[in-house]
Amino acid sequence: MIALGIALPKGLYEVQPRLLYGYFNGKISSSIDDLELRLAKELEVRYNCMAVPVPSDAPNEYWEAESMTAKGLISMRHTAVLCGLGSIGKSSLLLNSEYGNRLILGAVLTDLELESDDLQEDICIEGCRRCIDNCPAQAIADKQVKQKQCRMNTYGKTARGFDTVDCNKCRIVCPMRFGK
Ligand code: B12
Ligand code: SF4
Ligand code: SF4
Repeated sequence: MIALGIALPKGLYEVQPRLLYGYFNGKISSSIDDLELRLAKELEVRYNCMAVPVPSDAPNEYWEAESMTAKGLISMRHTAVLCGLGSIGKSSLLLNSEYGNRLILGAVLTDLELESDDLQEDICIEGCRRCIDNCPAQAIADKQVKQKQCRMNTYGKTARGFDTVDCNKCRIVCPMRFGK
């Protein structure tokens, strides 16, 4: 696996998430998909290997309707950890020492033999619970998220049908949000 990420600008943590943050979160996710596609094609041409770009977010197949639980085709956070991009905080988000929790993540699968980067140190602060205590849906526990609670609190639409993201508290309250 090759893991990659693009960080959101810090400014998007200072505004209401509903429209601007939500919109650009999605936009960067599409940029990651474009980058993965270019990378996969470039790798195949240059190194005569196989490369599979994996969607940064949607689409994915797994869905438990009752608990509103989805799973990605692969977990980008766990991939990023194993590729040396960071550690998983109590928020369940990837924390990178330089970009904090602002990375939108992607990955490319390949049969190319590559040397792995070293794992990063865990930068989630011992004793800190800010993400857990500030989650308005009380959805975070044991480094996992109760998806139904988060989804019902967070995702909606404007009267005209535009997608909205009404909460990003677990990101913005984190002392490590902008890195170490
Ligand atoms: C489904 C989903 C959600 C769900 C569940 C979130 C979650 N933490 O899993 C909901 C709707 C709640 C959600 C919310 C948000 N999401 Co979301 N989401 C996803 C998605 C599409 C799949 C994640 C998944 O499969 N989760 C289920 C399983 C895999 O994870 P798990 O519940 O933690 O538990 C299992 C693992 O821990 C596993 N496990 C334990 N050890 C290991 C080791 C390995 C190697 C593996 C594979 C597994 C594993 O065992 C557990 C039990 O099954 C990913 C994109 C992707 N493909 O990864 C984005 C993703 C996780 N989301 C992202 C973001 C940004 C958000 C929000 C901040 C959006 C917002 N509101 O602003 C919130 C944050 C909520 C939070 N604190 O996590 C980013 C996170 C970026 C980062 N820096 O960490 C991702 C990676 C999208 C992206 N491409 O950047 N999201
Ligand atoms: S996005 Fe909001 S509701 Fe969802 S886990 Fe984070 S703080 Fe909780
Ligand atoms: S808010 Fe505190 S506990 Fe949560 S991820 Fe950030 S440092 Fe870790």
